[in-house]
Amino acid sequence: MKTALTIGEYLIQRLYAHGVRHVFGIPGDYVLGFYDQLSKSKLRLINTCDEQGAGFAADTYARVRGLGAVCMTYCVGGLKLANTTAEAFAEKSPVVVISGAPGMKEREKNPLLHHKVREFDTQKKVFEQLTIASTVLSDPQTAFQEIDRVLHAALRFKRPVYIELPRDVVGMPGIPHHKTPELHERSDPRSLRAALDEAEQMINAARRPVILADVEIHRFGLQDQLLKLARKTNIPVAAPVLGKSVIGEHHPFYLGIYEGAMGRDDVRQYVEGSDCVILLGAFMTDINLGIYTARLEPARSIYATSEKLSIRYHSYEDVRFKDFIQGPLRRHLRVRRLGKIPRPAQITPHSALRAPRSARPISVRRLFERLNAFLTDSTVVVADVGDALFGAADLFIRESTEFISPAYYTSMGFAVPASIGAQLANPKLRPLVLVGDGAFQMTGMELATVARYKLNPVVVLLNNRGYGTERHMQDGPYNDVWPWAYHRLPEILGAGRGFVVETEDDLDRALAEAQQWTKSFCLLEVRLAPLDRSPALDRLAARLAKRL
Ligand SMILES: Cc1ncc(C[n+]2csc(CCOP(=O)(O)OP(=O)(O)O)c2C)c(N)n1
Ligand SMILES: [Mg+2]
Repeated sequence: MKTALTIGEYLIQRLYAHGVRHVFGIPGDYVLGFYDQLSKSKLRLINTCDEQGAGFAADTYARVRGLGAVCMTYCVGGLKLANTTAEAFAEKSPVVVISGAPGMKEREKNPLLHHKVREFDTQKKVFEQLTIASTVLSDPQTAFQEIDRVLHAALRFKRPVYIELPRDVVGMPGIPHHKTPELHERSDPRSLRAALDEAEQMINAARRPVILADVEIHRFGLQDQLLKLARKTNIPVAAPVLGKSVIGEHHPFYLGIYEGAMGRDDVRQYVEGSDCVILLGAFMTDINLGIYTARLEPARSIYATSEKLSIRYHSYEDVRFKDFIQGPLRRHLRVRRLGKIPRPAQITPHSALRAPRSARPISVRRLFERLNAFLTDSTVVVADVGDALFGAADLFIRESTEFISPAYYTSMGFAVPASIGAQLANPKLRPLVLVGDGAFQMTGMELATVARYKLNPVVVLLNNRGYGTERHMQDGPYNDVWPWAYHRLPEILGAGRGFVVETEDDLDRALAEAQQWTKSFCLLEVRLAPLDRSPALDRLAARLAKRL
């Protein structure tokens, strides 16, 4: 008996089984067969304006839901996804990149078919560099196994994968009676025990341990375990920007954002002065740790990620990240008294913000103070590169508020399309998008996609008339951008509401209206002085200046 499933249908079935409900992308002739299968399936297709938008949306979808998918045509579409896939790789986001392609029969004698770059496998070779696993489903005999293999790699490593679907294979049946293997991975029990012994001994002997909790805690869904560990021991927790929102910032043991020189001094001193820094799921990146200003020494660190575990100078093999995080909960860790520790700035009540200076021009500092009061438990903050990201580091994230940003790879143009992925992944969330004018000009047209799928982000556009962050490094006319009438975009799109914000009062009014107006998106064009900057960028500049 033959299985009724075709290769395309099996891929759809597996995506669904892993929680995917939406696929982002733009069709083309090489992928039409699969689009037809998708449109008849339980997955919903989301058409973006541009493939890059689809890629950023799928990346965020994966961050919120655990797996995301983007599907496009060969090369002209696919190569536009090189950047977003690179980001997903660099920041550990499991995105399944599905590309249509010329049929295997069509490839014989190497004809010059449209969209081909050099060889038929040119695009595949590009994606080999950008993904953790890749495959061309050229053989129906192995196609199901190949799909299982790459999807498993995406889930195991939380990195993107590439699946190429030749158009004459997508409708072919795969092998009958295929059983999807269940893949369990276990730690080596001896290695795990030895690692936990050493960690327990080191933590208990430490005078002032501290946890630095980062992005992999999110990706592996270990927020609760982290919270339990901190509650059980009273060891204070800090988070780098990329990991912001791994833990509710109201907890008494939460220190704040640790960003080397970009962060607050008291947090930096506390972390760097600790005799036992427990880095959990952290990327030791420059931006994440404040442009190489962070000082963390291996001799007093426990460094655990999904790829590596080291305690001081010892490395342990075959220890799953999850087991290492859960292990200490069953150990006898000293319970400490929570002394006086740095705390993030608490939210200023809205009433206290209503200063008599309401007609004062809006500044970056005041903008973020007021946004703090606007956040709720159902906000997902999506920050783009630039002062949108620096300023957002100081936002006060509550228990279940999510914070998403490309804080390591820092590709501009992330936030507007990313908000589409975030809201479709979890419709209970209302995105608060923070985006600079330069970044907005790259992908802001995805507001059309926002309108089409009836999403309702609040987009705060920081209009400082150019590449502000760059101006502080080296200025020139190349940092200027053409001033659009951003607030009038709703007229063009036939949806949404636009606001001009020039004063603190304008901001208050616009935010109050945005809160009420949930039918579609709101675009707040916040007009800032070109050289104004957030306190975080100020701190960084001041510290770097001191070193020169
Ligand atoms: C795709 C991409 N191109 C260029 C850069 C380099 N870059 C970093 S910040 C920045 C300026 C960002 O301008 P804007 O979005 O207006 O934010 P602002 O710095 O003004 O707050 C540029 C060009 C980048 N990070 N990503
Ligand atoms: Mg700008």
